[in-house]
Amino acid sequence: MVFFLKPDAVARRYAGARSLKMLMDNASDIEFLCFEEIRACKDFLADQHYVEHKGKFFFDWLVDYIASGPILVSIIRTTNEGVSKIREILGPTFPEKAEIEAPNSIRARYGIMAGVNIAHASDSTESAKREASIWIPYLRDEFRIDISKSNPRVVEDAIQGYIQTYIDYPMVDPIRYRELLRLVINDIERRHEVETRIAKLLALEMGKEYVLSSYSSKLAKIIVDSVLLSKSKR
Ligand code: FUP
Repeated sequence: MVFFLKPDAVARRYAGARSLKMLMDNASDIEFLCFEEIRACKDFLADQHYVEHKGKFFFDWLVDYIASGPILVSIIRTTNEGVSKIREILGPTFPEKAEIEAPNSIRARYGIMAGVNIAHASDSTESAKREASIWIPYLRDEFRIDISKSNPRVVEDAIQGYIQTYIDYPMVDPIRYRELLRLVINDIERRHEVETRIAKLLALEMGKEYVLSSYSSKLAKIIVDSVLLSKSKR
């Protein structure tokens, strides 16, 4: 199956490290075949990975979001039960719903709101097979990542190293993001103010390489766009 930390979770180092730790501590029968930071290109996302969502109201937003910054991709070898367990650990799609329905899930604990939800994981055995069959050649051809040569122990060590490096990074409680985002849901005039305040919270959590590149402002806009898009469909 395919699991990746989305750009929000890579940028918010603590959230990404905690999410990986929850996965490593709670999933069973899993073997990581790679753990690589890449920038996925829009064509691959639109025409292959997210093709089932083409035409949906959030499709363009989703492709732009996932292509907006680095993601951390893993191909995981597991059983049918392993796929279900990983989805359970990840939680429902929207973090604000996950907060109510599965408060101990990754998305409830670390996700922001609407579609900005930390990670992707294949949602069934069929999608796990389909996604592995497109990601493996994509990683090999575009990034020279050959999982046929991978050693799961080495990959797992790399993940544990990542967790150790970032687990103590500063953290902002996602509830603070959700509170701010509710202001813009109730009053669109506050969009600029909310975006600015969200960018400041993000900057607290990000590594300095991101802050210098002003990714916090870009991600703040992506987050507000997602919340407003879902509001327009309620
Ligand atoms: P999931 O499998 O939980 O990641 O959810 P889906 O495959 O249904 O959707 C893929 C991504 O699209 C989600 F992670 C978030 C985004 N999305 C929206 O932004 N709005 C929606 O109404 C549905 C999905």
